[in-house]
Amino acid sequence: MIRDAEILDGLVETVRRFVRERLVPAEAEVEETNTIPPAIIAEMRALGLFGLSIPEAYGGLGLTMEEEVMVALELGATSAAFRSVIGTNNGIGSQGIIADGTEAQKAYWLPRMASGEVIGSFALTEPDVGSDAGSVRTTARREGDHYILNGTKRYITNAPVADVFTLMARTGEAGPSGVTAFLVPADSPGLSLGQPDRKMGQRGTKTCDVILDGCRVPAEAVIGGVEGQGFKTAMKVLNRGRLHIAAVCVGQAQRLCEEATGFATSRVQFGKRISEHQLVQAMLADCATETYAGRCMVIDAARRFDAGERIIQQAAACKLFCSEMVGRVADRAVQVHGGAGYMQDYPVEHFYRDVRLFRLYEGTSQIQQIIIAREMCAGR
Ligand code: COS
Repeated sequence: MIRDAEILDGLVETVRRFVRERLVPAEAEVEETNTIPPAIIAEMRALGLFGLSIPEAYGGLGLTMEEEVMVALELGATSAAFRSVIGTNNGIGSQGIIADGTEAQKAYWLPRMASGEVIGSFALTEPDVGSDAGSVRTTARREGDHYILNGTKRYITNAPVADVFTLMARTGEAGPSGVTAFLVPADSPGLSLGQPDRKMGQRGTKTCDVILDGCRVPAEAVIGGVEGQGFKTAMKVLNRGRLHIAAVCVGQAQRLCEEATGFATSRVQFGKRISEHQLVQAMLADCATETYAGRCMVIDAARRFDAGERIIQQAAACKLFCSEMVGRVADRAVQVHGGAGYMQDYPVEHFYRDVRLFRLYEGTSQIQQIIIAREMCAGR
């Protein structure tokens, strides 16, 4: 749903210009230093990018899913690490509070997240718990008016810079119904961070372990104040997150199409531009066609989400198709570049590595297939 086309167009145009004029020129520096320049983070705050999806009542822009998708398509047109800086505050780091938090939790955390003063992060994955998210092993034991948390969370995006974690821990029996979601401030006693992860791509994105060793949080840290709801909170967060990630994948694919087209129309072989060779044309055409298909399905699913439809299947389908699609597009974009595509002088080299992650996080492609098939067969 787009509430006011003119206002949205203005926002999308501002983000597009910021991406083209500020972020794209900084991509090489981020690759080199593995760090997003603090000045860029400050500009993101000023633009309101940390609060895109946080309701206006709590200081955010309160974008609908369709509006958020339009912005994510633009943000996807540059190194994925830039989007990651604001990704958790808009997505997995704040949506648990928005969906299921108490009024006090919303009032305290959301305005701070919307302004970018506070960075939120989402801690579900563990060393032995990835796809089987209902089997969380981290424990939370009630002690008076506190809980004591023990366990390790793994590959947690933005953990090194986070101020608060939406963290899933076990308070009850085995399986999803024994999982509770907590809001754990990063400075809680007993919480420490592991070494920064050394990743294949997405340089500039910070991830690491979060270690809970007798970590003490007040009972009010339980999201919504109710035990045993944490798995469902996590699933709601991921439904929305998967649409956002799918839109980012389409944005990345659009950029890769531009890079491939730019190269193909300037590189000359056999006496003519390689874009005039039909085998290269085929690669370009497949890239553009798949990107367009991804764009259409993400916008359709976002509209359905805004209309209140059950979109578990559609969100998984968008994540599955768009993350796999951008992998194929990146592969062809490198191929169009020939040997140059393997060199760090051309952006397609790091995009190729960066997009590999999209098929893994927020649920692997195989998990999306399971979710889609389960939705198709439910009730039969
Ligand atoms: N949206 C809303 N509710 C959901 C849901 C979804 N996508 N998926 C499950 N639920 C609900 C179910 O309806 C069920 O509710 P009831 O108890 O009221 O019936 C409850 O949650 C438990 O669901 P289920 O029994 O299906 O749990 P499973 O352990 O079988 O879940 C999957 C399996 C694969 C769906 C789940 O483990 C999953 O999504 N894993 C991937 C996790 C992931 O993406 N990790 C990435 C790291 S986080 S960045």
